[in-house]
This record gives sequence, C-alpha cells and structure tokens, in this order.
Amino acid sequence: MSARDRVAWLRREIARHDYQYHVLNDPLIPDAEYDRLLRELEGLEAGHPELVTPDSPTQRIGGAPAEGFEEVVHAVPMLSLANAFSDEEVADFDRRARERIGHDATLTYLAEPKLDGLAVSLRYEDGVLIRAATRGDGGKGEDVTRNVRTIAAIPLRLMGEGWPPVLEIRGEVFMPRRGFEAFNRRARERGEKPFANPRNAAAGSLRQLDPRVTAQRPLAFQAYGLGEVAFAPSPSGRRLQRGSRLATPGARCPGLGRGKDLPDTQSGRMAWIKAWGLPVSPELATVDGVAGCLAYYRELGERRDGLDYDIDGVVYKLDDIAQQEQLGYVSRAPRWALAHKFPAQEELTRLLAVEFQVGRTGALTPVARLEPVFVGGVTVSNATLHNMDEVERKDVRIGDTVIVRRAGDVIPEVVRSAPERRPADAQPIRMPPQCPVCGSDIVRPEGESVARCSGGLWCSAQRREAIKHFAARRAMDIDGLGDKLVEQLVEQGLIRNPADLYQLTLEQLAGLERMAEKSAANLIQALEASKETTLERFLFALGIREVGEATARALAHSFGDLEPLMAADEPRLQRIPDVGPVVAAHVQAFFRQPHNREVIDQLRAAGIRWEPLALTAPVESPLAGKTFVLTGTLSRPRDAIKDQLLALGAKVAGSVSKKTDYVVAGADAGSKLAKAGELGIPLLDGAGLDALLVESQGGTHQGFRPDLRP
Ligand code: D41
Repeated sequence: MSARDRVAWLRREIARHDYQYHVLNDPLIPDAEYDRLLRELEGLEAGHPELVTPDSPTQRIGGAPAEGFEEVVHAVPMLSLANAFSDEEVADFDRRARERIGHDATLTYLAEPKLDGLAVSLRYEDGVLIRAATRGDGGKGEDVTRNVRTIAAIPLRLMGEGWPPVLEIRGEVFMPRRGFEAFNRRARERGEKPFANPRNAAAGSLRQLDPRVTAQRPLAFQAYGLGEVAFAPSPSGRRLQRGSRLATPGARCPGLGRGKDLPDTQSGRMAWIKAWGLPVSPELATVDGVAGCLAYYRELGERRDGLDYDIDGVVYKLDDIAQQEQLGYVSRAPRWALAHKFPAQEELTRLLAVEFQVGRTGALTPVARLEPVFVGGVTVSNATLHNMDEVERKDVRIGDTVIVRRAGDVIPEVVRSAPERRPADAQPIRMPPQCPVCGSDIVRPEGESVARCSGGLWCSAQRREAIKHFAARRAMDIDGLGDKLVEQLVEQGLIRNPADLYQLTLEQLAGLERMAEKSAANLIQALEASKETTLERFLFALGIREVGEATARALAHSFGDLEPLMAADEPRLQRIPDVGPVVAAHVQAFFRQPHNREVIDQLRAAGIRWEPLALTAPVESPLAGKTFVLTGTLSRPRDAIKDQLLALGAKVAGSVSKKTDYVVAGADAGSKLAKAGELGIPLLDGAGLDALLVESQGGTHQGFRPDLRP
C-alpha cells in the first residue's frame, strides 16, 4: 500500500473510532490501539509533508498562539431561547402555539436537555470543517476554528457522502463534570485558580489564544440544530446525487439535490446530524403536548445529578418543521422553541452565624446559619462548611455574602464567599476551644483537618449519636427507633447509653410526644427482637472508631467470641488482615475504658446474645481486603450485595478514594462514578459484579471487564 493510501486509510479509521467513541459511546478498540493509529499517521505525515491536509486528525493539536479572534458574521443568525420557569408558562407556550397553528390537536415536541455550555456554529463546506464561531451576540461571533479543531468529539470531516455542500451545525461546547473535576484538581495542585463551574471552564478554554492550551482541556460537544444549509454545488464543483448514501448503515439520505429535502421534522434532522458524525444528545425524545413536556422535565430533573454534564433545564421544540415555519420568530427568539429552566442549584445569601455540630466520634462540623434562600427547589437555612480547612480555603467570614449550593439530595453546602461584597465588620470564623455541648477541650491533631471534642461519652452529643448508630439498621436493627426518637429520649434524660434502651418501659415510651400506645408496644417488641443478634453486628453497633462492618466481621470471625477479643493485645489484633496499628489502637482503647466495659456488661445482662462462631482461617477469597463502593440503582437490593461482599472478606465504603478497588455503578450513578473515572478505578456494572462474585467463589463464569476510558 502506498503512503498516500495508508494515510487515507488511517484517517478514515481514526475518524471511525472517534465517531464510535464520542458519538455512539461505544468504543471498538482500546485507547492504546487508537493511540498507535494516531502515532502511525503522525509518522507518515512527518515523512510526507505533502500529504498533510487540514482535516487530518493530526491537525487537532493546534498551532502557535493567535493575536486575537477574528469576527465572524453568521450567515443565519444564532437565535436565543425564550425561558419558562413554571408549568403554567409551559402551558401558555403550548396554548399560543396551538392558537397560531389554528388547530386543537395535541402538538408533538422534540424535548432535549439544555446543556450549560457555550453555543457555537460549525461550518462544513464539502464535508470539511472550515470555520467554527462562537454565538457572540447572535449576529456575529468570534472565529474559534483553531480551538474547536482540538475538540475530539467534533469531526473534521463529515461522515458519509450525502451532506449538503454548505452545512452549518449548531450546538454547545461544554466540559463534562469528571473532566472538570480532574482539571480543577490539577489546577489546585499547581497552585492555580480553579474554575468556578464547568460552564466557565468551557468558555475559558474555548477563548484561549493558544490552541495548544485548549487541546489540553477536556471539552465535548453536542449538536442541537442547523444554521445555513445550501444545496447549490459548491465552488469546488462537488455534485450531489439523489440517493447518496449516509454513513449509518442502511440509512438513506434521499434526494439531497434540493433545499426542500432535509427531513421535515426536527427529530429527523437530528438523526441526520448524528449520521453525519456529530454527537447529539442521547436524551432526545419526542413528546406529546404539555403533559409530555412536563413528564420529560420531571424525569430528566430527577436524573440531573447522575448525568456527567451540567444542564440548567430542558428545551422543547415543535417537531414539525412546517409548524415551526408557521410560528416564526419574535425579536431574536423562535416562537416554536422554549427553554424550561430547572431551579438554580446555586444562590447567594448572607452568612448569619456559624455553629459547631458534634458527631458520633466527636468530630466538630462547622454549620452555616443562613438567611433563608430558595435553592435547588427548597428553602435552605443551614449548610455545611465541612471543616476548618475548608472554611479557610473558601475564605468565608460571618456577615459575608456566600454562594450556597444544593444539588439533588446532597446536603447543602457553602461553596465560597463573595469577598467583593464583604462588609467591613465581617467576623472570622473561629473553632471554639471547648466543646459547645459538654465543655470538654477540643483537640485537633497536627496535620488533620478534623477537630474533635475530647469528652467521649461524657459528651451528650456523642452519646446521642452513638445511640443512633447502635440502633441503626445494619447495626442492632431496632425497628422504629429513629433519629428523632433517640433525640427525644436523650433530651428527656430517659437514656444515657445504648444499654439504657433495654430498660425503657411501655409507660415511659407511651408518655413521649407523638407516640401512640401501639407504636410504644411495637418498639418494646423491636428492642426485644434485637437482643438476638450476631457478634459482628454487635461489634459494629458499639461504634468503635475505625471499626466498620468489614472490620467488625473480621474481628468476629478471627476471635469467635467477645471475651478473647477484649483480652487481645495489639500484636494479636494486627495479625488480622487489614487491621493496622491505628485500628488496633482504637480497639484496645475502647475495651480498656471502664465505662465501655460497663455498658457491654449491662447489654449482656439485658439479654443480648449471639451464637459464638467457629474459628475460621482468615478468608482466602481473592476479594479479601478489597474495597468496593456501590452507587446508582442496582438490580438487586444494596444490602444483599453488601452482605455477599462482606462474606468474601471485602469491604464496602461509602465514598470513592484512592483506596477504592472497584466501583459498582448501577443506573443513574452520579458523582461517585465520575470520581472513579478520574481516579482510574475499575468500574463494574451489575453483570460485571456478578461475574466477579462467581469467579471469586471458585466459579467458572467467564467474567469480562468493559473497556472503560476516562
Ligand atoms: O442545550 C442547549 N443549550 C441548547 C441551546 C439546545 N438544546 N437547543 C437550543 N436551540 C436553540 C434554537 C431553538 C434557537 C435553535 C439552544 C439554543 N438555541 C441556544 N443556545 C444559546 C443560545 C440559544
């Protein structure tokens, strides 16, 4: 094969894999193989400079910095979108559309996510990307061609052959969340200022004068429509024939000889845009009438946090192009499209005060008391500041105007302050020297970001949290003993420790607020039922620091019963897989405390019992010691999966870190999945997990690991 032929083949092959990866989300080859193709092409082009063309994938990398951006006049203006913030406004929009069209029938809309990025127009002539421009004021924008060329999701040459000779594709450039997080992490490591949000990151990256900088930014693109489309033969004289073939197997692009011949629906046109090799949203859906629009809005709104990109609403577009033309435009926006916005996830408000909450282990969490503000669909008046390092990093002071964020069911947090609005009397936030609940000293070990109350179980806050933990479902599983009830019981002085629970009487319980006789009786029964337990549950329920479910299980199986464990010294404890010096010290310290021994005695006297375990050799499963994180909706109950993993000696953690070995991601997995991607942690879907479980139990199931690119 000649160099010319090989170069042409490599370009086609690379373009095909770009399409598989960025548009179809279905890579056919591993990254390394893709890199080899690209390197081979680079080598050939270096040896044959005459073969280099502007649409070669090697030309994405970008050249020297530019002086500034040239102005581009859009041949067809880039319109804006009318906004709606309520269901009523959507209903009004639909009603007006039906009135203008003059019929009562239900209208069909194409619904899609509204990406929070930057609108651009891509101009292809004879199938080759010749210009990319920002939206600007809609009439004219800036020439960002060299930067846009570096975005791998944007084809430099259209696929197939059926495209019009002049074709403008409009869409949004955006930065997916996982790329954004990774980029910001690197920025912080280098001491640079991170971007406030993915939108700013995308805009900042696209407006780089040096395309080599843009090339390093993880930008993506999704098309949402067309600009200028011209079917006249281009100056280079390419002739389009009726029935030219499209890239998608089987798809036909009939009669592109005349302007009228684009599909006559918005959805049909989007399908063609996709077939030409451009990414379109996987969430596109045609819906009927207001009811269909609102159902789509709610459904996507619920999945919003699980998407890997920010969206700030959904867009409805009349699907029928003839109807679009009937409706026309008002000022700069089409009457046939509407952006239905989600409630903002970030708002400004004032920080009134900071209080410190004491957790089960005594950890102090600074909590912001805020001027109530409507954010993420609810009114928020408290938000976490995490810890003092974060307070410092975010530069927050009392009296400041702060940005509050509430995304999905995540607890609201203070993102940062707006220092330009800082009043002269703003007060720095100080960690109190004594516990606000019990008055014990606060200690913060060198190098740790968490400060703790040293009061232990003397501190009523720690006691209350310890009892909540003791009663929890995966601990002693005391049905009906919720957080609010524990708080009441502790406040009224009815219980001081977990053992007191078993001394409660029906009369005491029935006397509580919002407690009917019947539920009091049920609770007594639940307490009775909880006495029959297992050693591992009991150990976990004690709330020994650093002893989670997996460690509790390992301890239970290694000692068989409580007495030998309580008598064990640190070297003996450290012989257990995954018990290091820190855990061993915490276990020892716990059992050395006279108070703890007393509570344990009382619990056993109250009748708590378990079956002693036959001593087993440390689990030899290949999963022993491996840490899993479960996220998203899985096909089986999470608890069942967890039990299975624990039984194989694995651990199940709540958050993804460098120590995580596997992330099991179900449907609608969100930030944990993104984090796993960033850290390069192997991902499993439900089937992948099952395969792994079968394998580690000595099964013969042929497990597979999907090729997962970052
Ligand atoms: O995802 C978006 N941000 C998006 C923006 C979208 N899905 N569709 C859009 N459709 C239009 C019309 C109907 C005017 C073609 C848009 C925009 N416009 C738009 N983006 C920025 C300004 C207008």
